[in-house]
Amino acid sequence: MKLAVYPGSFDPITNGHIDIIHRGARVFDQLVVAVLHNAKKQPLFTIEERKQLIRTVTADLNNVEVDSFEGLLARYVHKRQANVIIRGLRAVTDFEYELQFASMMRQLDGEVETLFMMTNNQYSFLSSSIVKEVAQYGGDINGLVPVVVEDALKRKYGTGE
Ligand code: COD
Repeated sequence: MKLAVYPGSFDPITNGHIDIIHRGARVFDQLVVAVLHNAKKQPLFTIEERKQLIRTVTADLNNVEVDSFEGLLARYVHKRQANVIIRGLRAVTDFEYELQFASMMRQLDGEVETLFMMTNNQYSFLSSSIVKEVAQYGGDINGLVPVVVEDALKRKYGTGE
């Protein structure tokens, strides 16, 4: 069985992430969306909130699992006996970090391939950070995140009507 891991912070999940999940789920038998639980960072959404939002918006995909991990991604991927890590590429600016990322993954586990999927053009500017910044000031994020995420952001920032 071809198992792939799509790791990230997903704080929160955006339509750009969801596009990659749909495409990854078409290519692999099983796709694990793995949310980093970093005790040293203060995300906007807790690990459980992030996982629940992802579960809700991927409920229609029966070969997608949502999980979390702590520490090194390479260890988690090894534990899950996955063959592939999926990363999304938005722009040339992503490339340098992603090249480092993939090289380090290869250094840590030579068995695992990092696979890059180009963003859908309509999401090339989209990131969780920019969505949070706009949502914080009550800006319109319709079409950038699913409605359930939009509502969760409004509750966090107290910007709902
Ligand atoms: N279109 C397409 N892809 C997108 C979009 C978009 N609009 N937005 C984001 N993506 C992609 C990103 O490029 C990334 O591939 C993925 O979606 C997740 O994005 P984020 O921003 O939620 O998560 P990241 O990139 O911050 O996640 C980083 C990790 C958590 C994977 C990484 O820090 C990690 O593995 N940390 C654990 C410690 C470790 O092992 N470090 C060494 C790694 S070699």
